[in-house]
Amino acid sequence: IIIEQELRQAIKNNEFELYLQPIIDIKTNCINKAEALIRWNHPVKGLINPDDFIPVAERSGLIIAIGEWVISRSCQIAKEISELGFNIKISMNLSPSQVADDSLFSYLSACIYDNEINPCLLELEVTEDVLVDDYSVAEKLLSKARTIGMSVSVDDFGTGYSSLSYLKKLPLDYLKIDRTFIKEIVADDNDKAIVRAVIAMAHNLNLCVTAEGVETQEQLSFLVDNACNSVQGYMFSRPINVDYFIKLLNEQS
Ligand code: G
Ligand code: G
Ligand code: MN
Ligand code: NA
Repeated sequence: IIIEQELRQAIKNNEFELYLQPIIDIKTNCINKAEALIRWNHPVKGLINPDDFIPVAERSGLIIAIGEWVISRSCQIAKEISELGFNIKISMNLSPSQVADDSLFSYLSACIYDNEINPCLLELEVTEDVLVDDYSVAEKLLSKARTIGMSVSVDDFGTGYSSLSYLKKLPLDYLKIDRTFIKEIVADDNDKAIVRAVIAMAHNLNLCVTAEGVETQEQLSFLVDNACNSVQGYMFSRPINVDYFIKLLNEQS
């Protein structure tokens, strides 16, 4: 069990690392984005996944400090990759309390300025629940982010307990269809119907669609045939470290 005290030490000792999972544009078949996913290199316990410490971070409030580290590191990575000549967006996950944090946008702006990066290289991922529970707070942050050129995606789309009304009110760019809908898409006609409908709805709302958890060629074919815009999943790559991600970029160019 991870306790708050260990997490404080981890922040102080800089024990976190950002992994990147490639996102592939279906039209070009090239990587055009990466989702930043945090890992904890624990000195004794080894590599710890976010599911085992993000909930503790959220309960203790440490998510603000960890989230700032993620933002700062993502900006460094965006700079490094763009200086190598690649046009790759870095997409960051935001917890509900980060979205509610009044200082988040100024922190983000400062990191963008310090690293001299184009804000269009950054994307924010928020879940449906955040958009609905804290509508006006989310609206404030997301519209500011989009005004400076960042993009915004709805993560785990389809799994929240929310109505769709936020889709017509909020400034958004992408829906990320949760991997639970993709998992059985080849065999399950209901999943096929849901994914087709989500893609059609998104396109009518001028949103792009990313499918998460794509693991097989059959799943990919269905998504290609149904005009999905981009895909992410173990079929292409697991989340990997930055050096390895850059190696992949060099191989595809
Ligand atoms: O990378 P992995 O599949 O283990 O991630 C598990 C969960 O942790 C996912 O829901 C993901 O959104 C979340 N997560 C990963 N990195 C971050 C992060 O930097 N900040 C927040 N808030 N959540 C993250
Ligand atoms: O909730 P969010 O979408 O941010 O979570 C991303 C998580 O999904 C990461 O922990 C990542 O490791 C995991 N993931 C990414 N691709 C796949 C996949 O193809 N299959 C499965 N089972 N998990 C995946
Ligand atoms: Mn995500
Ligand atoms: Na997801």
